[in-house]
Amino acid sequence: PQPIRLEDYTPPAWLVESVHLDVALAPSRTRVRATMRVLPNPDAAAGTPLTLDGERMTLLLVSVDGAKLDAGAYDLTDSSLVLPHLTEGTHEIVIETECDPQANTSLTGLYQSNGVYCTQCEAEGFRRITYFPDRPDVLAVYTVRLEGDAAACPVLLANGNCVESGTLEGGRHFAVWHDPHPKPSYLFAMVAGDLAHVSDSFTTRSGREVALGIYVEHGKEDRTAYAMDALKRSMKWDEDAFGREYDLDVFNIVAVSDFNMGAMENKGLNVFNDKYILVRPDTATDVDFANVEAIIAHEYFHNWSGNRVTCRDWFQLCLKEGLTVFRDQEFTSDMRSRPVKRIADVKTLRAHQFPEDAGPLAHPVRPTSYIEINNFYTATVYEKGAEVVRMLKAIVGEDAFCAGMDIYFSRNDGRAATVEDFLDAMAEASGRDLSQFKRWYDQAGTPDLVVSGRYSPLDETYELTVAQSTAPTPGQSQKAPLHIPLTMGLIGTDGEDLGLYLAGETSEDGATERTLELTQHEQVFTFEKVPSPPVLSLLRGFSAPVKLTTNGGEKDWLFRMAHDSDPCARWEAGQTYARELLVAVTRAIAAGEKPRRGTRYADALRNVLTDDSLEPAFAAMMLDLPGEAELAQHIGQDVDADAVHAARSHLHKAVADQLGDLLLDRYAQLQSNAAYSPDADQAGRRALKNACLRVYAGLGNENAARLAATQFASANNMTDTEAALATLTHMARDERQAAFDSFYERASGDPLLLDKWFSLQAMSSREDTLARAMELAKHKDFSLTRPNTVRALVGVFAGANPVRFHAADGSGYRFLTAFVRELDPINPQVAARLLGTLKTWRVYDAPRRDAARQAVSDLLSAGKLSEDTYEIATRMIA
Ligand code: B3K
Ligand code: ZN
Repeated sequence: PQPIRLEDYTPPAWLVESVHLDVALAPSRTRVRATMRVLPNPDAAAGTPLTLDGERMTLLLVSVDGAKLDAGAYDLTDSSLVLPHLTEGTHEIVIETECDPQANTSLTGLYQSNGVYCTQCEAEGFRRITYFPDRPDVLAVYTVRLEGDAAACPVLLANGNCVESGTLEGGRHFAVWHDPHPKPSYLFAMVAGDLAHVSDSFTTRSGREVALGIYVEHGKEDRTAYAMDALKRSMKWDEDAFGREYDLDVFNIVAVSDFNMGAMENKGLNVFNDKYILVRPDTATDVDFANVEAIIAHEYFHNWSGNRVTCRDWFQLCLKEGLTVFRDQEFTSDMRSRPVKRIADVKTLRAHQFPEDAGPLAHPVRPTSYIEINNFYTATVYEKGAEVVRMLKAIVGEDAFCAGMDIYFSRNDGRAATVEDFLDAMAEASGRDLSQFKRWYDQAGTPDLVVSGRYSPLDETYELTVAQSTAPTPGQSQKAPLHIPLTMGLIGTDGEDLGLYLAGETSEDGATERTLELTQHEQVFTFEKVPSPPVLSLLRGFSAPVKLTTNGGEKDWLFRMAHDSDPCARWEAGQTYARELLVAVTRAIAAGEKPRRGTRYADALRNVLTDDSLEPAFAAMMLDLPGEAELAQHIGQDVDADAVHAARSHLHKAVADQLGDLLLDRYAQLQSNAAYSPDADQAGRRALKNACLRVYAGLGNENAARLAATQFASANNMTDTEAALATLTHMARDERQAAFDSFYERASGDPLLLDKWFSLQAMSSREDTLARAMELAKHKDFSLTRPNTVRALVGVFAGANPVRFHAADGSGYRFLTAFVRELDPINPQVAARLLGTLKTWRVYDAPRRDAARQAVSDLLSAGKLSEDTYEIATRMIA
């Protein structure tokens, strides 16, 4: 397969003014008649024949301006339809095709999920529905007439507003939908089936009455209330925070059970993975509720960042995704606790994006080439993309950022924009030169910051030396310095922040926090009027996605765990301390020495547990040890996954030993009889309670098992149920089997609960987990055609169970690649993404590396792979 390159971009030769789709739905033979007005693009080279993308369809008819073309008058390939004689003028093209939704297991284009017809067009699915210039810079006005069996498909939905509907002969009926906003084909959607729905309404600030609908399988209506509420709060928030109003009379959401990702922002008709809509206290955890809120918001916010202003080409994906993630993060921060949200996002970034940036799949936020674009919906494009927007805001300041957003939206409304358009708007609003900042979009890899501070008592100055560097990544051996906002403070011996007076600056404001701007390989900042040696607090609010090394040590970490006024930096102090301890324990175990017990670390956690001024959700995060995968990354080479697991278990147990009764006390105190509510406060208290349970379970003894089993038996909400099972799953005790059996019974007939049952077993650190996962892959409730279930079992095993996945004998890797091979012909997108979980293999030791490389080479030589999986496999071992 030939890669597509950013540098080869050329504007479309033809534009499409309007599309009228006539769709006659039938399970295996759906007919689509597309009527479009096409015209040459005045901004492109003239005289180019009309070329349309299309695949996996049967072409039935092509006509131009009313005249049917003979087969000799067009060129048809597996992926395109070319009309060689059509090189100029405005024309009406009619194309009739047939496709087979029932047989479509790839879940892109038109497919059926549990009998419901639905579509997924991003990135390139529309070309499986009709022949079309399927690229985001071709914007057209769509009208869709859907016709289907009235009994099988009482609901007929498409983008925009419904303008006509009626019954037809033979038990069929139809609906016509019109979307007045020109849009790229990737935002097209239609849905048809027998669905229940709940309605509500929202009045926009200028008085537009919007009818809201959420469509779900019958019987699931009672799980939609939270999603609807989140939708209304999102609509309001985007008006208040970004001045963005909704622009149609209808906003519909459909929840389907088979979906390749979380959700899709189709104009006026969002389609969701039902996991991110359907929540009820007894079926969903606090985390599930929070995900629903965030994803509803994310897809809704795309209406402006993505739909009204779309992307010129797929290399600009971060323009809509990074920005929209930033917007949903801000929304959640406003709805819940800002510091807790920030820490949660840092954890996600570190768990998913940093390893990506450090491994064989590393790519810039704006990639420069791809084989299959669906492989680039990554943590780098989404999460690092959001960090880049956040840094920009830190550099230009709140006011200029808001002004820049307004310029960006108004100047690019109805256009397909680029990263340059975004930066231009920000540069104009702020008057800042952002040319160096732009490197964040083009340069892959996580920068390393090495910072050292030196206090000089004589002149009462504190000198900060900051060096930045970025390791080479595939295809980029040389790295230039980046423009990095480094937010920092200095803490005095009393724990209070000191005023900051930067040498060479005239303003004497003495603010206690500042954002230093790094632009060079190395820079020195001198602070004056520092009365005594301060403790350095760096990267406050995690102001940049970097790895930080300082010359501070245990004393500093302990001090900042207790005193840092910035919650993010305070949490990070604990993490840094724990990481260093864990590395020391890993070494000691390998050398046969007696490992440390982390006494002072445990003392610091004791303070956290007894400090009532801390937000419970924050305290829960402080109690969390860094995970094994993060540790492996931190060690960086020749990692023995068993040693890391042993070290973490050792420290976990040591902490549990030392905190013992205090954990039980707090656990008991945090029990509550209040009626369940998913709000952040209650969820935070549950998080802390369950963190106490989790830490206590480090003892692995009878008491811990009994505590978890009791919680399982008495829980009145899924958060507590799941937490109990997540504790029991690692144990080799009778309580475990009993709880899992009872949970299975309860889950019967409910796919979302069954998925929890799969994943809670797949994450077990028990030695028999791989064998169990292999058994579960043959279980009657497991299915290769359900992405959620595939992710729950194989995704969780490979992505969240480092010690078993990275088994020294390579058995975990072989399980994954064998599975990918089986899944690839069924669903290439999900198969490729699963294979991506191997991306950290290079940090492990030689036997593991050899096994990983072998497993991937075997996959490559075992037979033809999809482009999706082929691209990941080849990059993985390049
Ligand atoms: N834009 C979609 C993702 C599409 C993925 C295509 N493989 C959902 C989102 O980011 O909001
Ligand atoms: Zn998105």
